[in-house]
Amino acid sequence: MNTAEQHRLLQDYHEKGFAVLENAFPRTLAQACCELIWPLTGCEPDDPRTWREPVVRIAEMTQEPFVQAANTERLLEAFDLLAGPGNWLPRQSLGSFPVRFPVNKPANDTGWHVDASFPGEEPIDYLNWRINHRSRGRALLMLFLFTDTGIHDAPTLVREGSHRDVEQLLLPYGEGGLSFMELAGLLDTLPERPVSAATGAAGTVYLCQPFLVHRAQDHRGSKPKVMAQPALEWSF
Ligand SMILES: O=C(O)CCC(=O)C(=O)O
Repeated sequence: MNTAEQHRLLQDYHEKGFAVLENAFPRTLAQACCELIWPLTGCEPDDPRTWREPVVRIAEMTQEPFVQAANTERLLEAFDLLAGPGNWLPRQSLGSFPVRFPVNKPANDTGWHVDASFPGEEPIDYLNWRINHRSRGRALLMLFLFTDTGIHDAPTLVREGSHRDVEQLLLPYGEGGLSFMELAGLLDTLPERPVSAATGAAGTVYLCQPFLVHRAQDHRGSKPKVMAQPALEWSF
């Protein structure tokens, strides 16, 4: 990564709350990952007759292509740049994969939110997980694109600059912070911000500040979209 790219990543990350890393992992690796994901969805990527639901979620995948995709030299360099050398834990999987299909049915998971980062009193239920002003547990939110994602292909929507509003909102709540649901309920009170769509070629990774407000949307394109949205965890 040259100095100009480093500068752009840092500037976008701090100002907009996300930096786009193109060619973060090879397209061939993205295809190898999709080959492992398709059988688990129960759908054929090229046969619309098999697409029934707007979203199918696949849980953690730990096979070699996923580990390789998460640990390319380019990504590790970007993690050092944005989280600080030695401050983050390497990923051995890529979290869950929402696979979105263009079907005539709206998805029920398209609300604005901030991903939670540490367990609350009922750790089993993700809606009770919490977020605090120093982003305990999470250095980055990452959006990994495994298929080419154009504007109609359900790109994740992000509110540019919203990470700064969320940090201010969380400050008075101290170490305990807010639960995922409590924070989601307050997002309407935040200032309006420009909305961007996380489009890009397979192999692109959006490196996001953990407080970035984002949401999924319905697929209006023609080919299913595969992505992952893992956290980069702090090492401390
Ligand atoms: O599917 C997407 O575009 C994003 C999903 C998401 O933000 C989530 O599940 O937390």
